[in-house]
Amino acid sequence: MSQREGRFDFVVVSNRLPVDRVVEADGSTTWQRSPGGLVTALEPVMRAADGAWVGWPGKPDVEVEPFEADDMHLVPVSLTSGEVERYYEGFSNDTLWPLYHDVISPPAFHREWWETYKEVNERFARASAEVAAPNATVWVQDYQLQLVPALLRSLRPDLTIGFFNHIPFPPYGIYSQLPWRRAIAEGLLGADVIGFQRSSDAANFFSAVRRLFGYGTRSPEIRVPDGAGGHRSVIAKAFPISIDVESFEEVARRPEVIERARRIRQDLGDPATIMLGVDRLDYTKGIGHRLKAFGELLRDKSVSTGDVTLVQVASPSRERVEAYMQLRDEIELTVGRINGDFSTISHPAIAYLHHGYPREEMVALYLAADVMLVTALRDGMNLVAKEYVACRHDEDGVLILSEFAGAADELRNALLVNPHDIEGIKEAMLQAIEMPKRERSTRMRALRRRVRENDVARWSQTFLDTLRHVGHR
Ligand code: GDG
Repeated sequence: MSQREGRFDFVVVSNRLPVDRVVEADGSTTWQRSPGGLVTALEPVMRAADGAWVGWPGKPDVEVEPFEADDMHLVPVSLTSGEVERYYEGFSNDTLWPLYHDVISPPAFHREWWETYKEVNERFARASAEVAAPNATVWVQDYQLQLVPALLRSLRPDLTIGFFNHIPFPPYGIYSQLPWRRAIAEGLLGADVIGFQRSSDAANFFSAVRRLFGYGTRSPEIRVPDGAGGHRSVIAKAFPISIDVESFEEVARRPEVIERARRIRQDLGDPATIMLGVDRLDYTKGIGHRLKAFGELLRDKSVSTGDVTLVQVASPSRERVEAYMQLRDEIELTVGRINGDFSTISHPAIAYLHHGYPREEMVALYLAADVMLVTALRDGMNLVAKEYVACRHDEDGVLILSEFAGAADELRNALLVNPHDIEGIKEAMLQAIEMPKRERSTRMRALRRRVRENDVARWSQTFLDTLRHVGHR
């Protein structure tokens, strides 16, 4: 079967298109760009290279024709509601997600989910193959699409293919539980460059490749036999993702956002210290661990309501997956107990918000927070940590950061914690609350330097430069 070629020299492939469907008052539909870092990072590249973006438009059971939005050519891949259940909620979010995050929650292995994952990955590969021009560069994103690189290579051997994994890659002892461990690793090895968040993720991938296939590896290179006595070279290494630092800082400097931050403090009853957590409501984020630590500090009277308030934004996430429903119940029970025991009429112990907020409100919260809590049990990178730092142009605020978040490799001037060590979190909270202004500024300045040096534009440039380099060999 011969594969049709398209006209785009640069193609990004991700589970979701970077736009949301909006239904207007008159019933017509339009598309609005979703506010993600990835779009911001890739927009200039897309524009310069005449790029296309392949992805699911976010609504099941509808066929949408390719369309232009925001100067991007968007190529929708349709999914039925059954496919969304098995490929996305099932295999991606209830098998791969817990498995790749150290089995914090037990992964479910279902053969029907795997079958659908394969079918959907084939559909994404075909759609990408059809739009890519001869010798184009295709950049596949994330764990939902790990089979696409090899499928695409077999359809279109002329392409240069990159893959970036936004979540961790687990140690072999965990990865090897996956019944389809060979197929997934083979899928990834179809890429020319495989990007990970941390060097430890890349090292885990190397070890999986050695154990499963016995291929020769010399970091960052893997030699994959080409079936004709030679080999292809695949580069696998860390490219730590980042944020659009300037745009966060710009919002954080707006007078109305600064004023909003002041109002937030006032509305909370003007506590001496505001501690903040911002997470998707996900079991990887260690929300329960930080609540436990805070509850104990209140119980043993190391801090008191009124002096210290914890604001926890838990944005709704994957609400149809059982483990997430359970997590929500657990977290809300804990918050209710702590508030019942320690809140007063005028001062809440915890302001718990199960909502998504506009970017401006998030930035105002970052500005209002004296202490930012990132206590993930496992996290590919954690952009919230970087956003907090980017917003603090006043060079104040303390970041408490889990060593199990990728961001810990770069943000060494945070107070690094092991989130499993509740005493350790409590000590870090107290240290942050009592930290002298001078030390806060010294640390924040160093953190800001680091985040500014490696912003998201730098991330995509570095990845694409590496890809270009191998493509030309
Ligand atoms: C995956 C990996 C990796 C959250 N609530 C609201 C809101 N957010 C925004 C945050 C941040 C983003 O969502 C979350 O990014 P994280 O990096 O913290 O975590 P994941 O969603 O798990 O992302 C992660 C990332 O991919 C990128 O590679 O860092 O490790 O798990 O930008 O600000 N934004 C708004 N309202 C909310 O209520 N506007």
